[in-house]
Amino acid sequence: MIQTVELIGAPTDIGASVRGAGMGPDALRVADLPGTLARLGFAVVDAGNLAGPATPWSAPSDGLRHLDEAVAWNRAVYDAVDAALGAGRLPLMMGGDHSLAIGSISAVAWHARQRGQKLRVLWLDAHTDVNTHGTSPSGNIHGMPVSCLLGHGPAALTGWSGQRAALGPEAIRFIGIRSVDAEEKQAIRALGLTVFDMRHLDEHGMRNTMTEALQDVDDDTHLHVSFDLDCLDPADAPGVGTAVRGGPTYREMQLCMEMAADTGRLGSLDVVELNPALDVRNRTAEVAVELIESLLGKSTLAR
Ligand code: Z70
Ligand code: MN
Ligand code: MN
Ligand code: MN
Repeated sequence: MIQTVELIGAPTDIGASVRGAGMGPDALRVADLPGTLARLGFAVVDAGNLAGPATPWSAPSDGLRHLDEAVAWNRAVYDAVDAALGAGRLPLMMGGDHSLAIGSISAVAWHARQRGQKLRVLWLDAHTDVNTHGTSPSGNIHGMPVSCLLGHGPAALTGWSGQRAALGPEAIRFIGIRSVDAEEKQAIRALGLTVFDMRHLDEHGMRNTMTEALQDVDDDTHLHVSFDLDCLDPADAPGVGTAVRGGPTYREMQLCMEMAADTGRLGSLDVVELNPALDVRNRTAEVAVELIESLLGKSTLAR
């Protein structure tokens, strides 16, 4: 049976600190994400771009910027991802900033529970995004999606999966981490999160790290990849709002994606924080498309 990938555009920078991530979905289309997936053998449905409120660029209130607007965007993402999963498709949420993972992963968690599947999330990012409105130095919600999914967010952004927490701390693996705020470090320890930071990647390599990260992914697992493009080294992916030196190279990320693909369990995907306003001739969008191909099973030699 041919698998259908549904592309869901969420053109907003509602949770970010830098403008421009709202152009991400169209940059991925310009880099021919739809045609590329079709040539890989998928049926591709481009659901177009969701609609939502403009970004007001107002100051934080109670430690949160743009809460009402972020709720509206995440509601739209939740509904679209829910519909795609309900139709038996693989949702590919094209952000937009990383706050949108609250909506997408909440919908994924609901479906995984209905199907009796275990959920595993790979969080590919320079940042752990585990701030709360109490700890965030910025008030930007793209620094808080992990907390919201673990049940530690504002009421308006938690509990969407039908349970207080969409995820338990044991369900998530972080790869590529190199920028963690002081209070996020405490949260990582208190929650017992499994974080493969750049030191771990340098000491053990991507191969061993991914073997460890995917260890107990089995036939009953729904694998969700939440891919923040700032995970990559900015030399390879300059088109992001908050670039941090010292990330995985293009080649290391290819191996990461190939090993995730080899599980055969990928069920949903976020591609976020692509900022075409900061990119160089759409290079980061093209890199993203090539990495998505690998994640969806493209192999140099097999078949
Ligand atoms: C910082 C915060 C962040 C992405 C920046 C940064 C969070 N920890 N996430 N860029 N993608 O403001 O919470
Ligand atoms: Mn992120
Ligand atoms: Mn990030
Ligand atoms: Mn973030």
